[in-house]
Amino acid sequence: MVDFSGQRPTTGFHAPTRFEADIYDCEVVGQIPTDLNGGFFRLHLDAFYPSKYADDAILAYDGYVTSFRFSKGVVDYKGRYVRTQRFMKQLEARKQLYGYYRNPYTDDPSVSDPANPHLRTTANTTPVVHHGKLFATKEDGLPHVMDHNTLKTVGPTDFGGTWNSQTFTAHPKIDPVSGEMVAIGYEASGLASKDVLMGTFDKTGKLTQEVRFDVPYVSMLHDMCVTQKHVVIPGGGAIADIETLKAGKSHWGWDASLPSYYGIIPRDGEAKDMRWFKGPERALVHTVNAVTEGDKVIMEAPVVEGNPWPWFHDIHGAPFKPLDYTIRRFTFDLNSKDDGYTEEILFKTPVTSFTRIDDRFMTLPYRYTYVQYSDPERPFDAALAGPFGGRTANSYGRFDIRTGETLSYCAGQSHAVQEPTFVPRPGSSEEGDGWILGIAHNHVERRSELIILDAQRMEEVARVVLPFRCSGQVHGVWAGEGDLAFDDPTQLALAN
Ligand code: V55
Ligand code: FE
Repeated sequence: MVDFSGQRPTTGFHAPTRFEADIYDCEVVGQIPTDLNGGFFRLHLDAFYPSKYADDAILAYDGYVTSFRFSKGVVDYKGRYVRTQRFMKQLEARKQLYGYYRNPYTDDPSVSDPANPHLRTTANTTPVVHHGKLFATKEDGLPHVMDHNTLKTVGPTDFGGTWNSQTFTAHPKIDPVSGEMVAIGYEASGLASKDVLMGTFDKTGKLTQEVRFDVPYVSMLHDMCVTQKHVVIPGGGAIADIETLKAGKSHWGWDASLPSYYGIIPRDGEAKDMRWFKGPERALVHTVNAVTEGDKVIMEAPVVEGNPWPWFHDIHGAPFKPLDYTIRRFTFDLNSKDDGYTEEILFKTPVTSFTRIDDRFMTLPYRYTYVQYSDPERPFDAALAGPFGGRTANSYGRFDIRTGETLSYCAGQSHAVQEPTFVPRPGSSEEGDGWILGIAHNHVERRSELIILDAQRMEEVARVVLPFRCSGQVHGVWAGEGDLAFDDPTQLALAN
């Protein structure tokens, strides 16, 4: 028997869906551009069984991968659970066996294995495409290789035995110039361990460089930035230690008295080259982009000045209050003698933590940040709030970090949008020439719609209408036909 009562979210729009689906030839309003060919992949949080603890983080929910396969003006949809070891063990037992987010000490004794916490990953955070493969990633375990045509789970990978960390970030960065992928794994040697593995994969997926270092204190290292020369690793605020885990508590607490920190290391550096800059209480969660200019590393990110996590308690007892993110710039001077840096607010408009760029400009000077937010002129109906505890959004914005100008698109007063993903127009090389794809949840009709915008005008060109609601998305990725070997979608559907 399955009973989700008392769980968050339960009956809301972002409640788990618990079904898998194929839709051949989706319903479309408007015209799908005929040169938009490839796959839009997304990872969702979709618990097949309710959490053991009603106050647990939804970040522990099962991973669910969806694809919108675009081909010559038509689109097919697929959705599948990621068949992690954890998911299969639950199906076999017909119940939830796993306890708190990232705490194996709270698991059923039949599966509890605190020495191998990565085996309980749900692979629910970011679909990543590199060297012709699709991966489902989560920062507490290894990436799962997914068949990008069928969405069948191939299984976890340590890259042929070369990746010597239990974990792998959900936000590796791909250098568009070299095709390299730079990644980290934190809590690399076990629960609440201070060590981080950083490594570079060449465009064929071969690990060509690795370095290991310790963080100032164990913290959530959710995202990272890569420039042409450096890697930036922001952390701080969230804390973890083994005693708290053994006591059966949630993995993370929040300590407002600790500094935020920013590790900067040359891409080919050794542990001794790592520099830790430190500042006041902050959470970045996600970054936008960074560049190296001479002796300076300049990074932009959506930032909050406190605990962004409703599930991770302030260790000094402060009650949780939702905070707004603003896009800020951090400038780190590699010649400085101290560990300080400068921080500027670039846009006062509150945004969510989900911002993306034209990934062809990752690591390089760039201009546009695409944000998920509520346009101040079209305020969001709070009744439609999403699963992340804070504000959610009805609009996509294009923020020009060079001029400060903003362009906005509102999906509708009863729509809640998920992270935007930029798709380059084939044949173009100009930054921002392409489309924005993003799911909007239509709360009135209780269904989800994929919105396609012209990214230069931020105007809608088409909507793919699904006949059901999707569970809450975390991140998405676009793969063009040159990035993955796609089967012909018509033949694929006829064969299945
Ligand atoms: C995040 C998401 C996660 C996680 C840690 O958005 C951080 C940030 C969906 O899982 O495990
Ligand atoms: Fe993320």
